[in-house]
Amino acid sequence: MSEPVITTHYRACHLCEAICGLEIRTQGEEILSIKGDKKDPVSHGYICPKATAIADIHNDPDRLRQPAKRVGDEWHTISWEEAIELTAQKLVETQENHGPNAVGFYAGNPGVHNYGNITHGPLLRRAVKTKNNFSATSLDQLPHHLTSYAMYGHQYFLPIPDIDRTDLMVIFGGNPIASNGSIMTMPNAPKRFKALQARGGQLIVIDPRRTETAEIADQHHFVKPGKDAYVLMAIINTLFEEGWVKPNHLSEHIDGLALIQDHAKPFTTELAQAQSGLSAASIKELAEQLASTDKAVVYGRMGVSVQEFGTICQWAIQVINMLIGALDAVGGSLLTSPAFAYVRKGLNGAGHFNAFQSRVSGLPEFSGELPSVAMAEEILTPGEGQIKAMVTVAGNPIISSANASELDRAFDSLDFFVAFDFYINATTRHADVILPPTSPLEHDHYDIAFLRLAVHNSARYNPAVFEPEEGTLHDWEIFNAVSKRISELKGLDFRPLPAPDQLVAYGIENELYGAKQNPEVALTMDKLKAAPHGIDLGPLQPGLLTRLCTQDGRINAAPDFLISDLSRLLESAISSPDNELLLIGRRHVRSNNSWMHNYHRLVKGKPRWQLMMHPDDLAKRNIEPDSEVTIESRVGHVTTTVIATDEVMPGVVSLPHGWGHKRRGVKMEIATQQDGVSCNELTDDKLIDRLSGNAALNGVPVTVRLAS
Ligand SMILES: Nc1nc2c(c(=O)[nH]1)N[C@H]1C(S)=C(S)[C@@H](COP(=O)(O)OP(=O)(O)OC[C@H]3O[C@@H](n4cnc5c(=O)[nH]c(N)nc54)[C@H](O)[C@@H]3O)O[C@H]1N2
Ligand SMILES: Nc1nc2c(c(=O)[nH]1)N[C@H]1C(S)=C(S)[C@@H](COP(=O)(O)OP(=O)(O)OC[C@H]3O[C@@H](n4cnc5c(=O)[nH]c(N)nc54)[C@H](O)[C@@H]3O)O[C@H]1N2
Ligand code: SF4
Ligand SMILES: [Mo]
Repeated sequence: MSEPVITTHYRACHLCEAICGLEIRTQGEEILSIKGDKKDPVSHGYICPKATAIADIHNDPDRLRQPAKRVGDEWHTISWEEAIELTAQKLVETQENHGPNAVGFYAGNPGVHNYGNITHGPLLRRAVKTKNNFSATSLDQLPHHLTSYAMYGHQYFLPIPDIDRTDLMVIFGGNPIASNGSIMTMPNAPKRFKALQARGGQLIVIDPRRTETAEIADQHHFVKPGKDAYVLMAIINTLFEEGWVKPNHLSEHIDGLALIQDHAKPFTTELAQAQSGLSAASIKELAEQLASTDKAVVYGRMGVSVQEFGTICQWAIQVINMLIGALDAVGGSLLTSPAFAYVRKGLNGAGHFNAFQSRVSGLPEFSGELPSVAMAEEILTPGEGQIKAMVTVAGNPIISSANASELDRAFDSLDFFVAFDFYINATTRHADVILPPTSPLEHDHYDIAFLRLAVHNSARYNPAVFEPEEGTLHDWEIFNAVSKRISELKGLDFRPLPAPDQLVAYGIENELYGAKQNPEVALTMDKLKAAPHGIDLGPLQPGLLTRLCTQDGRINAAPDFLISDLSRLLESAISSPDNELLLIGRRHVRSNNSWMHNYHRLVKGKPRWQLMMHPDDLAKRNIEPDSEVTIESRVGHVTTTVIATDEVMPGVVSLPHGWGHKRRGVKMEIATQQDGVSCNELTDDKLIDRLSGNAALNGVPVTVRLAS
């Protein structure tokens, strides 16, 4: 028999937000190589070490291909018919017996990287209809959405740093060299930062750790975790006091600047120094640099979202960009103009806030979702509306969410749990049924979410690399099937949605670059399919005013609930008790949240999960470097190895999230051999950004002692 031919495929990497273009060579069923696609219009051939692990995901013997049902501690393969029937029956029965909110949902991060989840996931939510929806959003970027909703009228109205044209980028709490950027799709962070510096620009990083990004920056300032809001407010105050405010063409369209000026007054650089550790002089200098550099932009990510004042931080960053004239300016922050799901006035899904609250703690909903920190108590607290059954989709909250031990207990207590996932991990081991979708390389791909957040406009459609294995289903097909059966059982009308590429094709043809609006480009799905590397749609463009989604067409710079929250910030200005350490997380380029630890090539080499602690803090406690230590917080404790490093500032310890797979019942051969512990055994479900309900996974008070 002749050898199968070698085929070259082009495809976006779906593992992180950088969505780099890949060139994948295959022969028959075998993956020969995965490299960067040099012709990709945005990534230009760049990839990170994770990309090659896509082959390992595809070939992983631990990856489920068929539905599985748990009987006691054992898993049995069952047919799709049985799995779908059982799932639909149990969910409907739970709602009949205990009310509509007795079913809860948790949607994890990879769902956003798999477009069939975005297009078809809502079908299932509609069929089930519960108020108990949770997702990784509230462990992550909820403050961004809430801010954009309040200021610009749409949760996805997210101005992106124009990194390729700016001359000053100030990053609060982001580490793009490790993360490859977030809410800023920017493949090849190292090259983009180098280019910024090569054109005489500056990179300034504010972070409690001297990160990989801080290492290459022109300036790095340590900041005490959770205290950035004082610094950002002091910058705003300084800009007003010094008369450095110049919102340029937006001036006539902004409401609330006087209110902000007034409320910023108590936030002096001296207060910020006392709280944050940044000197008053350097804060003033930062404000001056921002105001005097023509093309400057402030950007803030996980470190300033996922902390006690996450929403104030994200709002203050928008305000600073507005005040210095960076908003809607080339080299400042601009909206992406994607080919699909273009944000503009009149678009659905703008968002809503606090329309209802969680049952137990009264936390606010945002766009129909409740904060994930409320999930455990909603499962564990008896009473009407208690969650009795859970659905998880592409998530691993028992490793990813705050106070994870309690969540573990909660999932263990459920009457029924169905997981849309292809691994039996810390969370899904509790499932009664697992519905595994096809491998990433077996389905086609159009990146709905991240083409929308990119630093450069482009569009790219990729067909599947492999035919799906026989008898397997894509996520979107599973959503169609389960939603249909639930609707039948409930006597509701149901129409399945066509395949995701058809939905995207319709959108593309009728949106910004379609023939009607842009006869020159006249983009269609066929054109995209004929351009395997993707199509360059040019640099980001100003034009915010034509897209503003607020009712009155104005920018609401000072939303009431944000202004009111400033008093919480002022009241919290008390020093922390001595001897207390604050825990922060960290990311590494070879890891990705909780699910990249089952691939030998990503976990080999020296361990990367240790606790980082400053040598002075170790000495104070008479702890030798490389000892086993016990870290304890209000909610739990873990024991791990400590390393000494002045990368972290004194008073701060850092432990990455996503580890902790050594648990009974987890069926991930390589991951379960890894020694890292889960930092979310320490993070606290009661430590939150009170305004949004987002978890404060950074800045958790802990103690560290030699393990006994
Ligand atoms: N302490 C601390 N905790 C954190 C963070 C932190 O910085 N510090 N970061 C937070 C952030 S930003 C995030 S986004 C969350 C992530 O938290 P989660 O989204 O809950 O967790 P992941 O590790 O992304 O889980 C991914 C799951 O999706 C499955 N999966 C992968 N691809 C697919 C697919 O195509 N279809 C389906 N159905 N399943 C799939 C994987 O098998 C895995 O089980 O973690 C949060 N937790
Ligand atoms: N390699 C890799 N890439 C990833 C991921 C991954 O797990 N691994 N996850 C992806 C996901 S889901 C996301 S959301 C993005 C996140 O992307 P980033 O936000 O860029 O990633 P982090 O490493 O979490 O960066 C947060 C930074 O904030 C700092 N920090 C902690 N607390 C504070 C604080 O109080 N103030 C300030 N100023 N800084 C603080 C931390 O030290 C850290 O350097 O990364 C994505 N890309
Ligand atoms: S940076 Fe790495 S993981 Fe992220 S998209 Fe690019 S290749 Fe994939
Ligand atoms: Mo995330």
